[in-house]
Parts: sequence; C-alpha cells; structure tokens
Amino acid sequence: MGAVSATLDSTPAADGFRMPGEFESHSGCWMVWPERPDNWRLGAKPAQEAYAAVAAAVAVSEPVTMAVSDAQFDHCRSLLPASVRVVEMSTDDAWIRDTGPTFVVDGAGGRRGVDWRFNAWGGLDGGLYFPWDRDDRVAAKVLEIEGAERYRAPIVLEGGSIHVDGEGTVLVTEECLRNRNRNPELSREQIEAALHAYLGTEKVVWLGRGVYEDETDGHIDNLACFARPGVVLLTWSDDESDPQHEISRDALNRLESATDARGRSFEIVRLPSPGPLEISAEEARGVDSVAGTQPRRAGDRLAGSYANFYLGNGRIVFPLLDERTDDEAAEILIGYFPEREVIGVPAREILLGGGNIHCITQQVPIAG
Ligand code: KQY
Repeated sequence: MGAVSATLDSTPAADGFRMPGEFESHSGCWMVWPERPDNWRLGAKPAQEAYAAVAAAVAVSEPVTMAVSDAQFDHCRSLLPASVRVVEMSTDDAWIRDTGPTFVVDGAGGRRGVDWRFNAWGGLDGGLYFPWDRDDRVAAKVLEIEGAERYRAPIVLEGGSIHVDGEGTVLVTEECLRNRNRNPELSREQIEAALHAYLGTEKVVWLGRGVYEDETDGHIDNLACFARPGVVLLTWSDDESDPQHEISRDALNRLESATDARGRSFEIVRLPSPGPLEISAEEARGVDSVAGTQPRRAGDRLAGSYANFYLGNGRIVFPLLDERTDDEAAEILIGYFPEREVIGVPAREILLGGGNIHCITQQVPIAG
C-alpha cells in the first residue's frame, strides 16, 4: 500500500547499518492497543488489561509508546501509567512486532528503520484478516514519529519471523520464510540475500517448523530466541506423544549442527512448554465471528511458548501461561539474564489473540 513518506533507495547493509540484538540497549518500546472484537474476546477488554500490564512492566526500565485509535484513546489512556506515551494511529490489529519497523543502527549515532511489506501473515492464502492496509502503514508512521529514515524492503516479512544476534547471524524458520504465502517468487538464496541486505547479517540459520499450530506459520519468536550471541533459548517438550516434541527435536538437531556468523557453536537452552493449552468454550463464545478472519473454536490448541518474551533494558517481561510450568520457565530466564529482573505477566488473553508478549512489543535500539 501507499507510503506516507519518502524512502531511501539503498539498503541498510550498503549504508553500514545492522539490526542490533534485542539484548542491546533500547531507547524505548512501541506497542499497539488491541480493539477488534473478531480477534479479541469480550470486545477486547480482557486483552486490554493484559496489554496494559505488559506496558506497565516494560515502562519500569524503558520508555513505552502505545499507539491507539481515536475511538479507544481515552480508555487506553485511563488504563496506562502516566509514564506511557499514548499516540493516535490507525491500525488493523495490535501486533507491532510484525507491523512496526525493524530498527537498524550504524554505530556512529545513526538509526533508521526497515518497513517490510505486510500481508497479515499470508494474504489471501491463509492470512488472518483482510484488509491489512492500515497495518502495512504502521512502520512508516512509527518512523515518522521517531524521526528515523525509512527503507521500504521489497519482500513480505514480519518482525516476529526473525531473530538476530547482532553479530551477523539471523535465525528463521522454513515454515514461515519459505511459505508460499509470503514470497513465493524468491528462492532460498534470494531470501537470504534480502535478509542480509536489510538486517546487515551474514549468515542465516534455518530451523524447520515453528511452534505447533502457530497461526503465523511458525514465527521464530515463538520457538526460539537469542539470550546473547551464541546462546539460544528453545521451546521444548519432553512428551514424545506431543507434536511439539518432534518439532523441537528437529530444531535442536539443526542448532547443534550449525555455527553462527562468527563460527561459534550454539549453547542451546531448553525452555519448558506450557500446557498443552486449548481455547475454552467460554473463551471461543466471546469472540465475534466474522467471515475472513481467523476463527476461534473451542478445543483448538493454543501456541503457547515462554520464548515469546520481551527482552527489555533492565527487565525480562515474560508470559505467565500455566501454573505447572511458569516457575520453571522463570528460573531458567533468571539464570540466563542475571543482570535483569524477570517479571511474569498473565498472558493467556494475549495468547488467545494468536501471539504473545514479544509479538506485541517492538524495541527501539539506542542510536549508538
Ligand atoms: O505472533 C505474532 N508475531 C503475531 C501473531 C498474530 C496473530 C494475529 N491474530
């Protein structure tokens, strides 16, 4: 869809920019307020409480900006701490990890943004809603407010489908990036070239499938992430009868036989899986049925994962999903992020919308 401001003609890599790891310092974090009743139950009220709790938790260690429609502006403002900046913006839904810009820096005070093409996780071939034109303009608007120049990337990609280590490596899944509903005209080599050009990376590590029944077609941010260069946290299930076991086993095998852009082997840390979790009948009843949007049916498996956390300046904000596994996940996170507070936020309402805390946040790295 149409751009709102001029774009740069070159690429970040050509201009000396790279995407930093999420563990590097941020100047802030963006979120978008949930509202649509065909994705969020009970008119999005429970999800709004969950988003507000995430915003409040992140805002303790870095500035948060919440984008919201005119209709929800006053209500949103009333639920957020005063320290959270609220700005009006038109959107189709509330997943800024995927609709917002990917920020890149040059190490000399420069910060720019990549505005990927967005097609609502698959367009008319398995995408989650139509239309998505307002979401496709979110990145340009955020960059306008941030005063950052913009690269309009020529490929369909969501921010949740990539994780970088900031030192040349990008982690992705074949299920998403090789899906026919994203960039069917591109070969694997062409996708790798585009990632390197727009992220400033040098090596792609390909995992296979993402978390079982993930409606994003297997985003990496729900399956695995970098705690720091060389250390990958991976969603795991010991239960061999659960389809997640084979998916995670395959990811583990691939990571064990891979090296990163600097030639290092990975330390791989297993995070427990919550559940299995399912949508209850009451939860399904609360979502408005609308043709063309993802149905929410009682009994459908939810793609819950503790890897889907926000790695903030002083805090890890992670999803509380299951009393049986929350503490174990917290202990692992505490062990790998000893210098940050680890804060759990009840996140089932976010999961019911199809993602989690990482999907609803977008860091702005410092322009160092
Ligand atoms: O996981 C994400 N990055 C986004 C999830 C989108 C779900 C839309 N219903």
